[in-house]
Amino acid sequence: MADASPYVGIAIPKEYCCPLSSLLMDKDPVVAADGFTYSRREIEKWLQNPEKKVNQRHVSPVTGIGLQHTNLSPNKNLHKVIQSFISNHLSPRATPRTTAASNNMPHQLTSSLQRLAKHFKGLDLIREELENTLGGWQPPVVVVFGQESCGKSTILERIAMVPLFPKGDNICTRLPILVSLRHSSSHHNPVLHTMERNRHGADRKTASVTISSEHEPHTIVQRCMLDVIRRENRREAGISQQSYLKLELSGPHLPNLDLLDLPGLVVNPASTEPSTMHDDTHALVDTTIQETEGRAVFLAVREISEKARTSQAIKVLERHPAIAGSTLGVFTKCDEVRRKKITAMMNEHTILRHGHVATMNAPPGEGEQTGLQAQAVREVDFFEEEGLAQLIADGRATCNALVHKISDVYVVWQCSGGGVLQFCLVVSAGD
Ligand SMILES: Nc1nc2c(ncn2[C@@H]2O[C@H](COP(=O)(O)OP(=O)(O)O)[C@@H](O)[C@H]2O)c(=O)[nH]1
Ligand SMILES: [Mg+2]
Repeated sequence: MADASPYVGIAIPKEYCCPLSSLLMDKDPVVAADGFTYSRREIEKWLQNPEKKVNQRHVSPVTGIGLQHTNLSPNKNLHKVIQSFISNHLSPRATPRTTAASNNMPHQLTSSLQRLAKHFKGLDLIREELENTLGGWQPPVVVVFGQESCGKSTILERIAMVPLFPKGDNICTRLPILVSLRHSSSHHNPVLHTMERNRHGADRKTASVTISSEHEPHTIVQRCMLDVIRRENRREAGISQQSYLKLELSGPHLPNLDLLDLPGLVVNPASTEPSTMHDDTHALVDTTIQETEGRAVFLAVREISEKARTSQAIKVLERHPAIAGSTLGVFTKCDEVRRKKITAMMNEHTILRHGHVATMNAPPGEGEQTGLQAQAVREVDFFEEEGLAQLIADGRATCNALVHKISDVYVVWQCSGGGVLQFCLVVSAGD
């Protein structure tokens, strides 16, 4: 929540405020090519400033990635929501809303990353020192696993609110993609490293490419991913057991956060894929869990229609019961089932101490706005229209709730972790 003048003293959802000015977008919110909404005046000023250009192209104020075009389109949906917020909360006649759903804020449009970022802030200050003194020590990371095409990459993008990963029905993640988001005072071009794993020491960089503002990171990630696969497997099939990609992004609006996207767990490999895909993908997830356990929050991702009996994510959890305390269940594609099914699944027995979060990230329909922020609005609308506002109020639905839960898992885990992690918590709490 930002304190956005002139409405001093009233907590205004951060998502209603322009990322450039931090002020409430009460006049003319517009969506830019990066999918984020800005106050028209602020973003027009940004687009007229030649200093905000890299390689002759303006960069996104939020992500630092080059904007594909400079068109701006009115965000009518958000405009409506903000107007209703103003009349409910800020006008002289406004009365406080008291239902459970509205207590959780009328619309939490985007992830409250700042909360999550707070726990990393302390870590960042001492990260280098820890890496030097403890040798192989690495920072915490959010790791996703689940069946192929269940929506893992989409979930990570919604957590970070940055379009990062090659995704879609026909795109298969063939190697781990580690995204390191870092807060910094100025924008830097994203850098993509191809890394070779080393079980006995530091991983080795085999190639690095700086992504210029003409390119979107996910297209370069896709190209490098296929280069690695062709080199290692001699054809565009299978996954890599030896390499991974590391994408480094930094900018003033980014949180300090590591995300690890893994190849999906394959049930029945396509005829063009190696017959060992099931075992290979499970083995890679097993290795990653072993290597990151103790510093990861795992997201076990399942389509809400996936049966527990055949769920690949559950199979992984059965093999690794020790991660139940640091794993969150995520149900995806809630739009593809009926309300009753969502309720039933949310009441399903689970070994996961922190339970499940239901999400909905259907791609935009015709005439609907694109971009992650619009997606966040549609997600809240969906659960409210389905009569499931209570799930939002209880922090059990939407990606925003997921971010809060991840943050809670970190706190519990850091407090009980002792040693280095407790030290980190002390530093971040004192910050
Ligand atoms: N209808 C619907 N489609 C989704 C949802 N989440 C993801 N998708 C789509 O499912 C496909 C696979 O998603 P992706 O994130 O690439 O899955 P991954 O293979 O697990 O990383 C993409 O076309 C997404 O747009 C959702 O909640 N509802
Ligand atoms: Mg993926």
